[in-house]
Amino acid sequence: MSPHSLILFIIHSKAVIGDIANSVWRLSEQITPQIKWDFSFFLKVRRKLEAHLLEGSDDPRFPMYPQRLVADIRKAMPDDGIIALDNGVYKIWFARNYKAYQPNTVLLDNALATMGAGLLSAMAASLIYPDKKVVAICGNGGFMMNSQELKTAVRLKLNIVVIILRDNVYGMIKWKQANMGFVNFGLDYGNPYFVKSNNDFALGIVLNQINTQSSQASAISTF
Ligand SMILES: Cc1ncc(C[n+]2csc(CCOP(=O)(O)OP(=O)(O)O)c2C)c(N)n1
Ligand SMILES: [Mg+2]
Repeated sequence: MSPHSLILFIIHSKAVIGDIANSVWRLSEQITPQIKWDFSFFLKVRRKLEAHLLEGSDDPRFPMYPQRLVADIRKAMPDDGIIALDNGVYKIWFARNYKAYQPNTVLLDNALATMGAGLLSAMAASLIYPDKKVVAICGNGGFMMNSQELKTAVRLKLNIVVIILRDNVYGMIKWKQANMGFVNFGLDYGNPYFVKSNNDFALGIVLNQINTQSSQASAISTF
């Protein structure tokens, strides 16, 4: 059978509960490698996937391509750095393209996908791991749902970076509604002027508005 015609049936009759790394190792101990096994197909898939993930990762355009943003942030983050995602269309790009090198370094709530969670999960992560680099990544809509907590972050002297992706729209919903053929209604809106030095929220916060690709790259590289 060629690998292309391989059909895998998984029959769910036994559950293995426990540490996945240990379970996989113990299962693999039970397997005797066979000379006829051919992994070249899997390597081909892996190479294609890696190439796919690199697409757009050095795109110079501004406003930035999501793939570029993900790649720049991955480069800037240490292996144990934590990203905390809010919920919006950019989250899909991070979920696809951002490689986690250590457990619990990508925080996202995919179940209820609650907007407003990004800043708060970053704050919680920073409280628990004050020495780790923690970055919240929020859309303008999600950020506004809990922006008041910046004041708490300042009070607690949390060392976090908050990125706000401001497109003046509930982007994820606009995209979904367009796909379903609905009219665009109630999705575009203005935002407060986030970066203003006499903004009361800003006390204790270093503000940086990014208007070009090069300022994005340099701001992210100096997190
Ligand atoms: C509390 C809450 N309300 C509504 C939604 C539905 N929802 C998911 S993404 C989204 C828009 C997010 O907009 P924004 O934060 O600006 O991110 P963008 O998609 O524009 O990048 C909405 C309304 C939700 N997930 N959570
Ligand atoms: Mg938005």
